Amino acid sequence: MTRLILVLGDQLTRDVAALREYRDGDVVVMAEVAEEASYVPHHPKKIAFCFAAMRKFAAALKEDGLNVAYTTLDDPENAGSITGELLRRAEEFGATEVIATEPGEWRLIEALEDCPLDVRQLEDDRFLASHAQFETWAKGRKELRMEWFYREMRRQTGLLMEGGEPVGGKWNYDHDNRKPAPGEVDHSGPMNFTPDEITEDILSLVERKFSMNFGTLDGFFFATEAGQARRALAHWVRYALPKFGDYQDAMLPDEPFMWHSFIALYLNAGLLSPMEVCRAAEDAWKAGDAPLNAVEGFIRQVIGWREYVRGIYYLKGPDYAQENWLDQNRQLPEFFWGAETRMRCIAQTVSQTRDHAYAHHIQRLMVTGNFALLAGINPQEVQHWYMSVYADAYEWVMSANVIGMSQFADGGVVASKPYVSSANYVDKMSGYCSGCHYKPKVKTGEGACPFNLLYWHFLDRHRETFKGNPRMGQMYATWDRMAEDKRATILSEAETFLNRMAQGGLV
Ligand code: FAD
Ligand code: DLZ
Repeated sequence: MTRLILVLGDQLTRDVAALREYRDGDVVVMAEVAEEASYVPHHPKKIAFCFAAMRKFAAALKEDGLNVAYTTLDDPENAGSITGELLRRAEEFGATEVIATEPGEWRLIEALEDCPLDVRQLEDDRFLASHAQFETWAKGRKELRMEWFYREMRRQTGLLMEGGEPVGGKWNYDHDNRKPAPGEVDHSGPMNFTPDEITEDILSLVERKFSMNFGTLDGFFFATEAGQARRALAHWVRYALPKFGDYQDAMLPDEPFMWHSFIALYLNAGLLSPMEVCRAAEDAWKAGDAPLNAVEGFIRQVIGWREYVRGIYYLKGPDYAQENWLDQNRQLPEFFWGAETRMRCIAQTVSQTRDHAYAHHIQRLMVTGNFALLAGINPQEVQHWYMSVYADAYEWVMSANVIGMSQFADGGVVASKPYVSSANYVDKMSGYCSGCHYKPKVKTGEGACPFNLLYWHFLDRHRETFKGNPRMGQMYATWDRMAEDKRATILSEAETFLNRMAQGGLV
């Protein structure tokens, strides 16, 4: 009996669980469908990347002799959704059984569960920690802190380990990885790939169908197959990894990539695997080409944070993304979608997001995320924005980062205190403030940076919630030491700012 093997747009590797089950007579089903391409208004570069990589992967499977049924977006027979396409192909091939690899989003897992065919969802074992392993780790713990999970992953993988101990004697070199931005970036950024014929076709398709989405297709340079992604990885290891650690948290105007790897989109789509990227970094350290703080910092992001946020997503279930523990309900301002703002840090982050479908971690966390949290934006609106604008966005990796780490909307599952800061942090870590309309050192009145006003407004309005948090005692002590009239001025100016922002005024 013919079986259908479903391969989704972020499962593009021969080593994905469902494809390992392939045997003669099976049909691999791949489909570009409107539902996946529009359940959020994805950045056009994300859609182009996904479709181009899907078409090339399907072609490679066919070349290897697999039977592939591929549906393009503009195929008149296209059923418009993954389950619709499965039903159509089932009828075409007389199949009733489907083997799938568990999707990275609950909505699609549930759609497959509801599909009237016999669908078997295999666990996605492209990750180092299985669901069962993460559940066992989490069970009975009062706090699910990433650091403890990370150490288990180090032991499990043997990465940067010697005789059961971390090399260099320390697990974590984060303290060495907070250098402020240097004058300039001394390498040329991620490796660029000129679009070939397949990619050009996709770019035209995406231009026709998705040009109303936020983001530009101009200058598309992404890798769209595994071989290219490996070259991009090697390029980064050689030219940027050595300084990745030092400047991991730094930001400079007009430098969208700094020393970051730009590989999350390739990892998440299956073009690279977590172990191969970590081995590449570890090899550079062994060869003396990259320092330990850089390599440990990178490996921690991949086997620590990446695995941990996925573990939280599946552990907490479909409702996690709906949490709003701080009951924040303001609307996301239009300047997140490119309207003018005088806050240079936000304008820079949003404009590079529009251009490249990319911002690095500290921009996501301490610029846009920090602002949204301070300003009281609804966390689901915030998550919708992040899901819409980044090429590496999928709910499995987004939720614990946005709902948990960035917006504290899960009440402290991921973070022990909210990631909030006044203008001081952005000023110290970036070059944004020097050319800004607002002044980071000005706390109230003309030119006062909104981050300064909103920081105290946030702490004040959530005092009841955070007063028992020992990690926030110092912040409240500083607030309480301020003269009463100064506090009143800050709160009133913050209110004026929030009202102006809500009315769409230039802020
Ligand atoms: P680098 O800085 O070079 O880091 C190396 C790799 O480590 C990344 O490619 C990524 O695979 C992994 N990594 C680093 N930090 C994290 C993290 N916190 N969670 C998961 N993986 C991590 N990452 C996504 O892949 N998709 C998302 O949708 C996403 N949304 C985010 C939203 C917010 C609010 C925040 C704060 C972070 C988010 N991240 C997300 C994590 C991180 O910002 C990106 O992985 C990173 O910026 C991608 O750029 P890079 O490949 O240059 O990463
Ligand atoms: C991101 C994406 C897009 C834009 N389009 C498709 C598509 O047409 N077909 C497909 O199989 N996958 C697509 N994807 C990736 C899926 O959205 C992804 O598999 C789910 O969100 C689960 O992670």
